[in-house]
Amino acid sequence: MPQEKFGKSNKKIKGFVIAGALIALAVGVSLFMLTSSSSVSKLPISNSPSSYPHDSMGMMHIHPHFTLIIDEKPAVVPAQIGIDQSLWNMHTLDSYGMTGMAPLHTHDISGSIHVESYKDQDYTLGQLLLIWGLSLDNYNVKVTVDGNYVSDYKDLALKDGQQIVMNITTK
Ligand SMILES: [Cu+2]
Repeated sequence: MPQEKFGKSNKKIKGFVIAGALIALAVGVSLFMLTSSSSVSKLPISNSPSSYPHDSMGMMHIHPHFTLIIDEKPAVVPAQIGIDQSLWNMHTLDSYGMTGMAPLHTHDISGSIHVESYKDQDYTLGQLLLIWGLSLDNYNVKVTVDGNYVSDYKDLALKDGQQIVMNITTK
């Protein structure tokens, strides 16, 4: 019967279509797994024991908070450190930051320090001061982090959420 033949071949076609779809799905899944595993290997490799939070662009991105006290009076941490040319005095770290800013910078006078780096690595308070162009060698400087006194403030590694208070005595 011609109709039966037609029906059978239709079933066969359906079978081929389903098999084809399954193969396409399998290829798609394995391609997805390949691409996602290769993008994992492209992530920056940390050479620091600590792991840092990353932003949506995959950059190390943390915000320590910096409070400056000069002769016992609160002083402003300027905006645009590491962005404005007059507040961007050291350029050895520039390749780790986004175009137009050092990896250590400020946007406003809130005291929030932005550490935004293509490479996961420790940055120090000393590096921030060098970028800023603030030389404190002739002053008496006391630094606390989360209330604890720090003996060598220049080597202090910056961490997310850290409360850094710097007391400078100019007299
Ligand atoms: Cu930031």
